[in-house]
Amino acid sequence: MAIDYSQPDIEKAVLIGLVTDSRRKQEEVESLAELRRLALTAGAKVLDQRIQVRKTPSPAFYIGKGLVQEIKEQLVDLKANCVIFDDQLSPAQQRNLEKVFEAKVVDRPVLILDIFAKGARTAASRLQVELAQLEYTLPRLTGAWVHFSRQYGGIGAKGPGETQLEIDRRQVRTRISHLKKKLDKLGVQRATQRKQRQNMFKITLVGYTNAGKSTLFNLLTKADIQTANKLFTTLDSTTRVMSAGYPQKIVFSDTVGFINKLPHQLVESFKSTLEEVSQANLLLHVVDCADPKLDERILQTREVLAEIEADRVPYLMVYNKIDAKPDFQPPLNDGNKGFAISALEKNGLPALKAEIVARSEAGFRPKKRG
Ligand SMILES: Nc1nc2c(ncn2[C@@H]2O[C@H](COP(=O)(O)OP(=O)(O)OP(=O)(O)O)[C@@H](O)[C@H]2O)c(=O)[nH]1
Ligand SMILES: [Mg+2]
Repeated sequence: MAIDYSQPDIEKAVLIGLVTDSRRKQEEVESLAELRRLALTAGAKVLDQRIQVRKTPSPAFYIGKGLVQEIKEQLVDLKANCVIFDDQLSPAQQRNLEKVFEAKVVDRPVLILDIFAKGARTAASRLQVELAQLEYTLPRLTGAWVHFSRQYGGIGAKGPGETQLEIDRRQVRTRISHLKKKLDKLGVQRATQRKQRQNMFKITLVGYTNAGKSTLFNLLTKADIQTANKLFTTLDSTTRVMSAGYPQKIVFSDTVGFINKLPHQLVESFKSTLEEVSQANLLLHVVDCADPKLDERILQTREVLAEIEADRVPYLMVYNKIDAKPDFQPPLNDGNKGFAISALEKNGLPALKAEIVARSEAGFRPKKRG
């Protein structure tokens, strides 16, 4: 039976996570909670979630065959049309599961890509997301594959059959090289803009999604960037040059938030946007100090920074949302003390601003010779 995509608008989903030798139960419970938020952000309705304990993922189905059958029946009972996995599936797993479930099978990277696709507003971020999606899905094109957000209706919506599949693949490849060319052009423009700012002190806000980067950015620059209590509110970098209140010209940039298992293709294709990060003179690494997974979030952000070659840029740790955890004491990081602030209640900002000013002045001091 063919998959019924006639009512694609609301995905009614079952979430699935795996506890393996390398992943503890508690970790997976928390990761599934995040997956649930991601699914809601993408517009899906979550009907149930399942966790399986297995030594390692099964090569054919990721989960065990018994659970595959159980879920197949459950999908019918619940009238669910979508199964979302908390990890990356191989093309074969994805194909096999879709065949058995006769429902849409989505993994964590696809879900994240989908949220990005829905939220992308500027030309650059649209191109970057589309490129990442195509790169991710090319090896996964099955002929029955339909994109979650249905933005690219043509691809995969056609019937199966090797020939059609080949045509689809070729079209995708052509589109990929077209997108790359367009992005290269935009990259040149960005480089020119950056050159104009080369004598300014560049500060970029980075951190896990929902940490409060945009809220702090607005405070530091009096801008009016959208903030919201959801994941990935910001997808584009925004830049503001500030001189009022600062002795030097400082350029602040707000960036897209990071998350655990950020799809590699996404990081790759967002590299030019993320150059705001690697080219900065100073990073403000913003964290939600009330997040129970604080230490892990910090490491995950540092990992993405390494991936975009920004791990050697000097940084300040900004422990935000101190209002939600008033007794929090910021620890030392790399010998630097962190700043405890509340961007929401505007607490703790003078010390942070003073440090920013000191850093920018030091950054402009002519280097001593000899
Ligand atoms: N309690 C509390 N909430 C805060 C604080 N700062 C920001 N928030 C809230 O946290 C949520 C996320 O804030 P954003 O500024 O959108 O976070 P972000 O890091 O830019 O998130 P993305 O762009 O989605 O990655 C919003 O609901 C903010 O109102 C704070 O100091 N305390
Ligand atoms: Mg934001």
